[in-house]
Amino acid sequence: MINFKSMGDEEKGYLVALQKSEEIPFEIKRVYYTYGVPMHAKRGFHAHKKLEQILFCLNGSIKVKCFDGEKEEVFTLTKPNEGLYLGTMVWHEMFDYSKDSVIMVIASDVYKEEDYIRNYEEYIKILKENKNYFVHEKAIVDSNNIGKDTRIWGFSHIFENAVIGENCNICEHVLIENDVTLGDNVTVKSGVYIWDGIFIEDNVFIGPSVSFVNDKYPRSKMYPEEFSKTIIKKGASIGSNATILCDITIGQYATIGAGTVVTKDVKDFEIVVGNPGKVIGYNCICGKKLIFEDNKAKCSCKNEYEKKDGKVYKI
Ligand code: T46
Repeated sequence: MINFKSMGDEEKGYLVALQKSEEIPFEIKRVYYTYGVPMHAKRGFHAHKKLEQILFCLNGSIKVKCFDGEKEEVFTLTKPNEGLYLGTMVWHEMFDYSKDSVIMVIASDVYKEEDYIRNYEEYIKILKENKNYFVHEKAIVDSNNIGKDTRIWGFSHIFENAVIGENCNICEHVLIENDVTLGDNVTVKSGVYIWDGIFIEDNVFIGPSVSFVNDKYPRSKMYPEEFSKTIIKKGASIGSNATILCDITIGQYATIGAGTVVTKDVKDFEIVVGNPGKVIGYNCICGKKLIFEDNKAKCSCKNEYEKKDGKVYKI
């Protein structure tokens, strides 16, 4: 909604001037208006491929429902100095016209029927084609919070509020619930279920069939007030079939061996294997095992580390 400056006062009345400006980011090539619209009428029900417009309710009131592929919002226009900017590819529906409504629209181009998308299914299809991430046709992706270049493969289901970063690879048969965040460059191999309360940072690798948990005392039909949280910090790798119990933090660049059952926090750079998981050493950011001498280690990739108070730090 844009508030345009009204010039004048109650004595004299008001004037609003519309010309190319910061508020109107396009050259006005057309002005059109509707009047005498019955109160029960519904108009719009389309999006424009290229056209930009600003809609004014000069008299009376009107509601406009807008959807841009991510967010739906209903705007109520009641003031003649307020303009609703309708950008490209915004699906809009006008309804609740007051008896005396006069709607004026300024547009960036002349009337071209070929610029209209009047079919909602076609609009959704075009939105999906224009997305800068890939969704396999057999995946169900309810979230719009998905970063550029991410790939989501068949038979995976991503819930509406899940947030997924850029350049992730979500392989086949993965479930991601609502209260889940994945950073950038995360790999999730097949057969992984990521439940509410699990937060995964950048560059994490989750191997096939890794099992997460989010309820310490599971009972059928009894839900905790809040699900336990599990954090997998950046660069960590989890081997196939490992089980990660809840309320656990796995430190940066840690490695969890295949089949390990992680029952407690894992510190940065630790290598943990077995059931229950035990620390068997440390690895470098590059993944190679570190050999410490006098609490110092230098990897062949040139990264150097120091061990202090049972923790490993990169120098
Ligand atoms: C929009 C919303 C806010 C023309 O011949 N020239 C024109 O410049 C316009 C705007 C329309 N027309 C024809 C096309 C249809 O045969 O007028 C008829 C009614 O148009 P439409 O059904 O598209 O009207 P609305 O109120 O649903 O939509 C109008 C604009 O068309 C549209 O661009 O964004 O207002």
